[in-house]
Amino acid sequence: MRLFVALSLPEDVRERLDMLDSGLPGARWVAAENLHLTLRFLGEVDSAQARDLDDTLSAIDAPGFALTLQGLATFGDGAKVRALYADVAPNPALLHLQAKVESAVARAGLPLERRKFKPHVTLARFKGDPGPKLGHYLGQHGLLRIGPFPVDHFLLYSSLLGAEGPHYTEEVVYDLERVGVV
Ligand code: 3AM
Repeated sequence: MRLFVALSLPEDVRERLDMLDSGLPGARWVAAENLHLTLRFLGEVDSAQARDLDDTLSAIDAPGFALTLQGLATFGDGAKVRALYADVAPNPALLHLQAKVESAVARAGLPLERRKFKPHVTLARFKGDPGPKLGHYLGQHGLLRIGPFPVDHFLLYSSLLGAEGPHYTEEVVYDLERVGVV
C-alpha cells in the first residue's frame, strides 16, 4: 500500500482553506476532505513493513501543540510553479514531532528522506501556467492566518490514486500527549 504520515486539519480550518479555491487558471485544487499536513511520504510499503512502521509510530512520545497557518506560497515559480500551499508559522513542536516520525521510519527499516522537511498544506497543483493571476492571487490572499488550533494526534494514511484524484484513508490515529496548548 501507498502510505504517508500526516496531520489532519480540523473541519473549520479545511473549510476556510477550501474557500480559497478560485481565481487561478491551471490550478487543480485539493478537495477539502483531502487537505492535510504531510509529515513523511513513504510511498509503496508492503504489509510487513507497514506493521513495523505502525509499531515504531505507536511508540512515539511527543506533546500536542498549537498550529497556525500563515501566508501562502508556491513551490516553483513563474511558468514552473508546481504547487500552491498554505505556509505554517514557525513551530518547534511540529519539527520535534516530524523528527520523531523520521526516526520511527528509520527504526522500521524504511529508507531515509534526504530532503529537508518543509511544513506546508498543499492547496493546489498546477497543470498549466497560471500567468500573472498568480501574483494577484498571492497579493489578495497572502495575509492568510488561520489558528492557532490544537493538534493532539497524527495519522498514518493510505493513498489510492484514481482518475478523479487521490483518495486518502485514515489507517491509524496516534495520540500525542495532552498539554494545555490552546
Ligand atoms: O503534502 P502534500 O500534499 O504536498 O504530493 C504528495 C502529498 O504531498 C506527496 O505526499 C503527500 C501525500 O500524498 N507525494 C506523493 N508522491 C511523492 C513522492 N514520490 C510525494 N512526496 C515525495 N515523493
